[in-house]
Amino acid sequence: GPVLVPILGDQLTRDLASLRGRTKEDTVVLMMEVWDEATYVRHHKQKIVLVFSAMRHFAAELRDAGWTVDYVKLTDEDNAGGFTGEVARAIERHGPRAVHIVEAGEWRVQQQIEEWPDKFDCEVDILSDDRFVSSLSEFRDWAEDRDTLRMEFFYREMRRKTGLLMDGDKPEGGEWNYDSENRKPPKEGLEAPQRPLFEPDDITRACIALVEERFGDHFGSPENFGWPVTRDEAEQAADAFFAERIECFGPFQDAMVHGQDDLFHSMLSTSINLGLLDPLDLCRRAEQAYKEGKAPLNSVEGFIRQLIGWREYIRGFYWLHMPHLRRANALNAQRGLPEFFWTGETDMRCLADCIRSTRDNAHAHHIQRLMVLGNFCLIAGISPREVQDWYLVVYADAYEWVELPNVAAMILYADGGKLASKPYAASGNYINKMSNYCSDCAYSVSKKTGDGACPFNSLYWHFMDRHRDKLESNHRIGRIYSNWDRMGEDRQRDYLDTAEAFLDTLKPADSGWARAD
Ligand code: FAD
Ligand code: DLZ
Ligand code: SF4
Repeated sequence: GPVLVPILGDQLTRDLASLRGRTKEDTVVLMMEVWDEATYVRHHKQKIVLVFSAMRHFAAELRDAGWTVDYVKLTDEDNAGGFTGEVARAIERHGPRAVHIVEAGEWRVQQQIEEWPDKFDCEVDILSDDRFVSSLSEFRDWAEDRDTLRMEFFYREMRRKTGLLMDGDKPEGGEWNYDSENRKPPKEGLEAPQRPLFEPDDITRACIALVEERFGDHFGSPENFGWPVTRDEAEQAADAFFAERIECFGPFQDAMVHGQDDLFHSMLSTSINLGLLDPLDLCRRAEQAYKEGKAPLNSVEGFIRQLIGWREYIRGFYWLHMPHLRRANALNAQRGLPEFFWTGETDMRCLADCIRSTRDNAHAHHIQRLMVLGNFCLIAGISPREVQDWYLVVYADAYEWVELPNVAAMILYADGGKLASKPYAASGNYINKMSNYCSDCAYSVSKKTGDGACPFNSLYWHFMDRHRDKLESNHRIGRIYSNWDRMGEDRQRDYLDTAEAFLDTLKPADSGWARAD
């Protein structure tokens, strides 16, 4: 028989390791829409539309190129509902001599795949996913040699390995990292060019109808769906970024403007994570823009660092710490996720805007995820399991391998500081500096305690106070305790009472939406 090549929903890459070198005559590609994947969390409607539509387009593209593709739709009568069951059925249909599959991005799915060699009667080859700069074994070797892992040092290795922005063995411009130039607050009236939105075609419209019918009660609306669903569209999105936005990407990377959802971000994560765009190729294009004088070094270095630094580091970290990362809770946070994370109904203008963007676009940009939503969950002490599942549900680019380290380790410090050297806790002052949210907020950012005070201000000290035993010895954060001590007991009591009064007003979301296991 032929070789059966199952391709998962985030493996939509023409040059995938399992396709490379295969002949069309001798291969059956298998793609599966399955209930398990669509429902392991109650994904945002746009996320399901995106994955299904991109899968269907990819299958069509392979067929046009002469491949045999066996495509199982969600609504097919005998759909087994999961990958293992569907591969078993496909083995019966095609009688393959072997199954070749690229390892899964997520631990949950990889566990299933690793059972296949025992379950199935034919040879099963699990290939490594080489769409990353660093292989998992390379990352393990790098990590094993060190007591503490820091992205910055890993990133330098990746710069050397790829040669990106290298001047011989020195970093271009003399510095590895230009982050200090990338913290410009938004100027009055800061506006970015509109990113291209892609009009749904017949395939996408069919997916929207399917999602409305089967997943009608999921979060969000597919109404203004405009994500790229093919490699061509993703390339157009990348072209627009390199032509119009990369120049300002660096300086305004941490800026937030009410109602301006994308600013100068690339908005390419959904396409990269699906496999439609190659991150290394994007880095080379960014480097080229710098060489041609079209973008400054701080923008280009910043963009490249997100991709070969953070993205790769996050992935390595995930595989190093699964499965226990999902249960980590170093700060013992137990509070339920507030209901307003689903409704957006809060007087905190920053949170309301970030949640609105999340609902409308299945996207929020990095600093919104980190310093508004994430910071709030950290200092309000929301349970990591609930925060994790929320992020996995709401973002169209969310896969556990990239979501979980960002949530558990980067924002919640649930790993006790293995990934980040300190918790990213901040008061309202930071948000005020980097955004225009506060001027029209019902709360006053300059008011520290009492009625109408910005909740971030009191929650910040409540957080610091309740975790003093763990944080005081941290050299990056410990010093702030002398400020706290200097306030004196009455002032401290004001802060703690204000925070507690606020926390008492939080209504938790109905349970049942987060994963039980
Ligand atoms: P840009 O700002 O244009 O950045 C360029 C690219 O760099 C992104 O497309 C992405 O591929 C990569 N990148 C940047 N930061 C990170 C990071 N911290 N980790 C990994 N890759 C990064 N990204 C996801 O792809 N999926 C997620 O589920 C996800 N969850 C996140 C959760 C939290 C709490 C935080 C703080 C960040 C999360 N990120 C996640 C990272 C980042 O916020 C998004 O990648 C980014 O907002 C996507 O928009 P963009 O393509 O415009 O990014
Ligand atoms: C996210 C997702 C969804 C919603 N549905 C499917 C699906 O039906 N079939 C599929 O192959 N992939 C889907 N995906 C993406 C998978 O969850 C993704 O491939 C995993 O991260 C693999 O580890
Ligand atoms: Fe957010 Fe506080 Fe500013 Fe309001 S005042 S927008 S709650 S940081």
